[in-house]
Amino acid sequence: MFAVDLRSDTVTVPTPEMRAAMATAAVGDDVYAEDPTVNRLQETAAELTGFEGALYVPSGTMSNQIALAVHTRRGSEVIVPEGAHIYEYEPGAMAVLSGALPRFAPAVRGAPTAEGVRAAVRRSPHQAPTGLITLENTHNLAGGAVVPLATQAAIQSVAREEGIPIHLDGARAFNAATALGVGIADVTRGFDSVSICLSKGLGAPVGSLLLGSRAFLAEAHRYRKLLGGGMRQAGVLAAAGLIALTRMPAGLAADHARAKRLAQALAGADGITLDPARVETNMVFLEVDDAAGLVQRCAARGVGVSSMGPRTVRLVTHHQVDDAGVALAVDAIAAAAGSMARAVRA
Ligand code: TLP
Repeated sequence: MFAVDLRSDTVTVPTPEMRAAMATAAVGDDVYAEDPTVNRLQETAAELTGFEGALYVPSGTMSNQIALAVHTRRGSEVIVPEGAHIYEYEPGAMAVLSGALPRFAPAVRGAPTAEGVRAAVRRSPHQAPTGLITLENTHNLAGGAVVPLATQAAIQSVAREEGIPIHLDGARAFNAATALGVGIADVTRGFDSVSICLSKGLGAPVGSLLLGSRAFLAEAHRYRKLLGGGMRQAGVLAAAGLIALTRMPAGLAADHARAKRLAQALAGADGITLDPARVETNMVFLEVDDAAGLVQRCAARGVGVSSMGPRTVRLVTHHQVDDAGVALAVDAIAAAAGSMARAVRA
């Protein structure tokens, strides 16, 4: 559809190695926990992250929402950083599925402060009790920003002191680990549950992993079935997931470097406002007068970009975007933005 598709890292298709593994995967009925490939994927994820176990689920949204359902009671508040995917892009699921309400913690570049989170906790019997604290790392709407590990630790301390569970939407936790130069377990440590997506920068066609304790996962398993997420011979998909989890993280640094180059090349282009210093991982956010107009004009030039607001456009690099793709995208985006800016001035 596009010569270069920067709309999201979700657009990645399985690699030839994934296709081969999928074709020969050993399978069983995963609702009975009898799919050997799903079991291996879950065990591998648990080992890598230091959790007692993991549950393979169809999507990041289901993973987050199962965690929310397990941790909260109806009428609870969930503290979310401003702009969190768990509220902004999971169409009211916390209200529909769990009867939960969001309370937003002010966040700079996706990172709330420990004081901000503590101030958001409700303890009075006259108010909705806080049932869960969530963080997102990397933070999508903050431009793929990395939440510092010290911030995570400080907010985890608040959660422990207040006796409230804490969940990480780690859809792109491997991007955070890569940017920080640490292992994945350093990013996922200290949370009661973590959701990791295999279908974003890691390139698997489908699937997320929900990490937690055995007791948490027993309940999570029940909610996965309740939501229709029991996938039977899912080993066909999990086989690609295993490659995503073990081989694909090594390529993320190259995605980050390409995002940086994309940003540096577009900074200062006519009609575009952008600070390359803000590019920390595989996302570039730029400001233009008319985001929808730029999306359309880029599409006409064969480049997929997405609008994240009336003036905000997002570009996401991934393993299917090479250096030639970056060059092509820079030319197309600069030309499209330039022609729009000239039209406004004329
Ligand atoms: N994000 C998608 C869109 O929904 C915006 C994207 O293109 O980036 N957590 C985070 C932080 C995410 O960015 C996403 C997907 C999810 C959860 C949900 O994952 P899926 O799409 O598998 O339900």
